Order: sequence, then structure tokens, then C-alpha cells
Amino acid sequence: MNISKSVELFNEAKTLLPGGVDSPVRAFRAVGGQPLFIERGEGAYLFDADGNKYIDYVLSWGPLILGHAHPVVADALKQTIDKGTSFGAPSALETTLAKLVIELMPNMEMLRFVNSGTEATMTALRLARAYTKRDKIIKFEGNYHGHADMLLVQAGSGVATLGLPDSPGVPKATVQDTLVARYNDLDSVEALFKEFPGEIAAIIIEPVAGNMGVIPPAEGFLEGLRKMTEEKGALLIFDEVMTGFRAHLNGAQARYNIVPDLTTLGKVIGGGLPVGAYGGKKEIMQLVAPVGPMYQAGTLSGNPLAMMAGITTLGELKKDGVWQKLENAAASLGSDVKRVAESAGIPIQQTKVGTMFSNFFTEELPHDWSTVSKCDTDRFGKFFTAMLEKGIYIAPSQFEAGFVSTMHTPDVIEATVAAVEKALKLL
Ligand code: HOZ
Repeated sequence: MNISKSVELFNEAKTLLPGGVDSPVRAFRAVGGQPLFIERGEGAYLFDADGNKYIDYVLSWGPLILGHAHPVVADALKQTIDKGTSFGAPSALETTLAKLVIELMPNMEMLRFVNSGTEATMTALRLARAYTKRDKIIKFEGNYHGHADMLLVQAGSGVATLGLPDSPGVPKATVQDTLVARYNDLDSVEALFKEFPGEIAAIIIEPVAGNMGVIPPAEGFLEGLRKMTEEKGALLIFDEVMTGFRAHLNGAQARYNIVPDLTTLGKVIGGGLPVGAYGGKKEIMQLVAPVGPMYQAGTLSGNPLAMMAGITTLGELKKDGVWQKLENAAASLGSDVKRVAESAGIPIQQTKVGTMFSNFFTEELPHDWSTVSKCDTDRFGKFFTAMLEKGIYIAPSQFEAGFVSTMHTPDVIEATVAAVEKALKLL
């Protein structure tokens, strides 16, 4: 495979951007080799600068649930752009998208749009602290909620991929109120509530962890958190930046039937443009300025292009049969990969919730960070390289999720499974 243009572009980028990238995992450091520079995407496919074509299971790390350059989204964006790209003033598009989001996730009685998942989670925590008048928060090992200082503690995603337990530059004072519990372990949460009675403002959780690979919640875990937070007067925040419209059409909160106090969203609601949102119970959201005193603002918040991409994406997604098609694609990929892995004698542990999935190279089904971290990352790296050479683009880290889109039709899945079969034979 010729990737000489990508090599050239990467060398130049490295002189101008740290590591040649704008987000660390993209540099392929965990899997070795050279990142591909992407020129365009179409449906289930990516095309690199050298003209190579790949079936894409990263999908911009989740947002592109309709695939690349979906014609309905692209046409709506073309029309919107002619009317101006940003107003810094309200537009009806914000209300339209808010209505759509609330229709799909009715636990969000009110919401505010921001520009990224990081912004959404850091503001939801500010809001929880303002509402409860408490400072401490609980997060889980291996969960990732963006890169706000207070959340860069035992985080998943790129931090886990690069093996960084925390980050220099985060002041001790900023994280002194961040408590860390073990995912899927209610006792570890209870112990923190016992140690800090009346001090914990909120628990923030990925209801299906996606940033240490996909780890579903154990039975009763989310229910236990809901009960404990209610008893202790703390808020429960579901970070659905990744799971929103991916774990279920109505979010992980519908799949597991839990009503969180606050929800954060990103990725799919922006249809591939930069968007985030936080929202929840009206009583809590009324604290947000200008109605209440909790301040948060943003020049590009509610950006018309981002709103339109979200409106068209959610509009397509909720059409009859679309969600089912997505779930079927993820299910058939999962069972076919299982079959070829078994016949190759390679131990792979699979997890899947809705349209997001992981294949872990390990003997034991992982259920938290300590079991995920036992994965054979060298073997994953070899698998990744073999897949890329066969034209399949998966996330360049064992600790990230895989995604399907509506464009991952049965023939695309079949071609993928054939590549997996060949790749596993090379391990
Ligand atoms: N850590 C991000 C996904 N969980 C990766 C973002 C990116 O590199 O685009």
C-alpha cells in the first residue's frame, strides 16, 4: 500500500503541530506506524491522501452515525452556509434541535448547547456543584469526560492509550475534590459517600463506558448509583457524549431505564460538526445564567451549521427502521467476528451495546479498568496494522470503541469479516 503522501504530510505537520496532530490518539503512537491523512469520506468509506480506500469504523469517533457526507445532511449544510455561518444571536435552529433532542431524551427537560463534550461535562459539574452547594465529585476509573482539569484523573481514552495516569499542568487544588471509584463496583462508591458525608455534589459516569473500549454496566450498577445519589442528596450525571443515540435511539438512559438528573451530549447531536449539550431537570437548569446565577457562555454556541447538521442527523435517525438497521449491522459484525476468531483460535472478548462495540485481545471478559488494562496491546497493534493493510480503518487504540453507521450495509460487513479472518491468521 502506498502511503507516501501521508508520510510527507505527517512530516510537515510534525514541524507545526505537536506530534503532527490536533488530538493525541490520532498520531497512531499506541499501534506504531504512520497516521493516514484523510482527504475525504463517503458513506462507510474514507479515502486517504494517496487515494487508498478504507471501510471506516471510527466514524470521527462516533458522530457519523449516517456515514460520511450523507446527502441529506450535506445538502442542508450547503443551504445553511449561504445564509451565514455564525450570528452570536439566537436562531430558530437552536429551538428545533432542542425539541428533537428532548423528544428523543425526555429526561432532558431543558438543555443548553455548547461546542464540545468537554465543555458539556465541565459545565454540568459546575451546575451540579451550584445546585447542591457541595464541591466533591465522583468519577470512575477508565471513564473519560473530556480534558477539563478536574476530570483528568485516571481517565480513559487518549490518556489511557498513552499510559498517562494524570497530566502535568493540572493543579493539585483542581483535582482535590475529584474522587475516583471503580466502574461496576458499587461498594467503591459507597465507601466514598461514607468517607465524605454531605460533601459529594455528583457522580458523573459514562453509563456504558466507551473510552476504555466498550464496557457495559453490570446488572444493578446504574440502579445502585441512582438509589445512592437520591439517598445522599447528590446528582447523577450521565455523560452520554458517546452513548447518546448510539447505545439506544433514546440513549443509555432509555436502554437501562434510569432517569439521571443531568445528561451531557456531543458527537451524534452535531452530525459531525462541533457540538455539545448539557441538560436535565428544569429545576436544575433554571440555575443557568441568565435565568439563574451559574455562568456559562460561548460565542459559537448554537452555531447554525452545527445545529442544522444535528437536526438532519437526528431527523434521519428517528425514521422507521433506521435504528434497527444499525443494530443489525453491529450484531452481524459481532457474531461473524466471533466465528472467525474462534476458528483462528485467537481469544477475543467482545462487548457491544447498540451501535458501539469492542473486540478485546484478552482471555477474560473485561468489566472495569483493571481487567481492560490486561489486554494484549501488542497483539492489538499487530491486528490494527493488518486490518489497515486490508483496507479497514479501526480506532488506533485498544481502549477506544468501534462504531457502525447506516452505510455499513451487509456487503460492507462481509468485506470487513473477510479482512478480519485474514488479519487474525497473521497474529
Ligand atoms: N479521545 C477521543 C475519542 N474518545 C479521540 C478524539 C480524536 O482524536 O478525534
